[in-house]
Amino acid sequence: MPFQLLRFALSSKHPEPRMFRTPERLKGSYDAVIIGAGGHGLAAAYYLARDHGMRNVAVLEKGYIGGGNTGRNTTIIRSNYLTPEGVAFYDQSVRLWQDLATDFDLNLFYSTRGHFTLAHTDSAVRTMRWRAEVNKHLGVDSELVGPEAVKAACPQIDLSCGGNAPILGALYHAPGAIARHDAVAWGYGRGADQRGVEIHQQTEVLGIDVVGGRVQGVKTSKGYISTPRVLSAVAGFTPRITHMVGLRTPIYVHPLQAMVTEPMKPWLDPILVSGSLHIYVSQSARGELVMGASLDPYELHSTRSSLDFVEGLAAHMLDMFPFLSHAKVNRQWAGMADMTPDFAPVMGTTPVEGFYLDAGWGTWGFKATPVCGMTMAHTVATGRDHDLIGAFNLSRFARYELTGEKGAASVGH
Ligand code: FAD
Ligand code: PYC
Repeated sequence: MPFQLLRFALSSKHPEPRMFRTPERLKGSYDAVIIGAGGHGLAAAYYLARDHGMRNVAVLEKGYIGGGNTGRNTTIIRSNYLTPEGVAFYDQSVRLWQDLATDFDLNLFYSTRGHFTLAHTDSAVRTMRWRAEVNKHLGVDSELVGPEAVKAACPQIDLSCGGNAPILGALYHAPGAIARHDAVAWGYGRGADQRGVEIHQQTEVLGIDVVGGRVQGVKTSKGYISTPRVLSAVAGFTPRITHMVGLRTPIYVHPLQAMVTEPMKPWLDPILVSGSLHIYVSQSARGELVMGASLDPYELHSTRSSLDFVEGLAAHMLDMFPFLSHAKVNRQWAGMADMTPDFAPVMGTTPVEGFYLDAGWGTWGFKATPVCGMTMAHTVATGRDHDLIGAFNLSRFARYELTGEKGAASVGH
């Protein structure tokens, strides 16, 4: 063992600071309150402090940092969306991801793997070609490839999928990546904390005061706070928060489940997604296969997991990879996905002055963490929607101007 490490271990004074301060109590007022210490809320706090000089900010979290969907997702990062607004937005996020580990001085295990969305039908091939063309037009690296390219990248795959759903082609997106999700929350949290933002865990928002159409303050489990600005970044809890300010949104909540196998030697380099088989899979740095499927088919505000899910997902994985029949499933879990009718998020200003939404992230919001933080910080600081999020404002539903991403959000829902 290196001598320095031994000395460190035996020292009673550990020089290593804790990642975050634990503020003793809430102040009576803040310039802004952010509800939710998931990646999105913490990223917004980070960019508010770093880029807009707003430091008198509190992030309130009813549980613990990253304990929501941020710590429950399958960490797929990509920008191969369908609408020009979506592609531009997610492309900016992928760019921000590149510098994050350096910004945070923290290893996020960001790993570019390439991402295949498999097409098992002629209509799926058509959609992949469409996405490839939109992506290329906007400078995003995607192309339609044949089954042989899939086999070359992943020789273990059975291209006939057990004869059930032969692979006809795929959308290949070279920048597709994975990262360590909890480290992302810690990195943003530590960066915000170092710039003066207070992060209050175990602090639940119970109500929001709105007088004359403007936000005045927030009632919490630890007391009342005056503030003119509230950002809600609470994913599957969004309907409870919007109810507090009298706003209606078309967001509905379904569980989304995931599971991992025992660690195995590295064999799967790319990320694979199949809409027809309802699976997405990648292999983590620890060697686990990280896998998920479609949403549970009913509305439910719960994070319980089910045997049905494991059986269905395992059967479809075996269609593609029969050699995995002896692999053991180590863990499974669920998150609450805040879904929208057009599979695009709900972001920005609202009819309630001082109340801002970062919601509707359903099954696709992890990859957007950096760009959400950046654009929401701009929106909260200036009171105006950032240019990149104009197409995602809540008002689009009243105008029937949807931003249709159903074909690209994740697997078929
Ligand atoms: P969260 O991380 O959920 O944070 C919200 C926080 O708000 C929670 O910690 C909660 O405790 C807190 N909160 C709620 N109510 C209150 C209150 N009243 N007071 C105080 N705090 C409150 N996206 C991708 O891009 N790629 C993927 O591969 C992917 N896979 C997924 C797989 C699964 C199984 C799931 C569930 C989701 C997946 N997603 C994926 C979606 C992604 O995880 C989410 O969109 C994203 O993490 C949302 O982040 P967030 O910070 O907005 O929310
Ligand atoms: O958005 O790419 C995605 C995704 C994959 C699995 C869940 N979401």
